[in-house]
Amino acid sequence: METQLSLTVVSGGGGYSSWNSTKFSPAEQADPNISGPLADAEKDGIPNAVEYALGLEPKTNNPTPWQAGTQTVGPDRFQTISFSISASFPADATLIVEESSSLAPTATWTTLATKTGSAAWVASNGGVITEGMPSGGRIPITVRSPNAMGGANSGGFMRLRVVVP
Ligand SMILES: [Ca+2]
Repeated sequence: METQLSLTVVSGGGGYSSWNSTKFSPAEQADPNISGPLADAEKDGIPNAVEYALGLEPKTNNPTPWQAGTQTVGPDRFQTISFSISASFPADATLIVEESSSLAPTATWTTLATKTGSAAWVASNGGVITEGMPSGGRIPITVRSPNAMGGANSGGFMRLRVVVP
């Protein structure tokens, strides 16, 4: 089982721009390789736009903010992805948890969970969302695949997709 990350940046401006201006110096803001949404200022593997969406500090080295796991329900085991979000989730960010049986470029990704701005999480296609108790201003989230592992399904891939304006 693997967990991967992909990022879609739809357009410039919005909350990311104002966040950016509070996190980076004027000189850093002028350099898209440091402060751009796809840049990784401190090289911790988390692009700035993901730091923004997950409520992380873009100049502080963070451990990988998502973990792959499994949950057992009855006789079946299901893969999960876990991460946490800020209790003050950005109003203009969208987080989407997706699953695929393949990493091929033509693979189809199925949406299991979506959070858009201040709206509640929405499950889809059988995804199961568990929100933990908020702690330290952060809310732990686990999303479980609806597809039991085993047999022909030896586990697929889950990813966290981030969309910021
Ligand atoms: Ca980073």
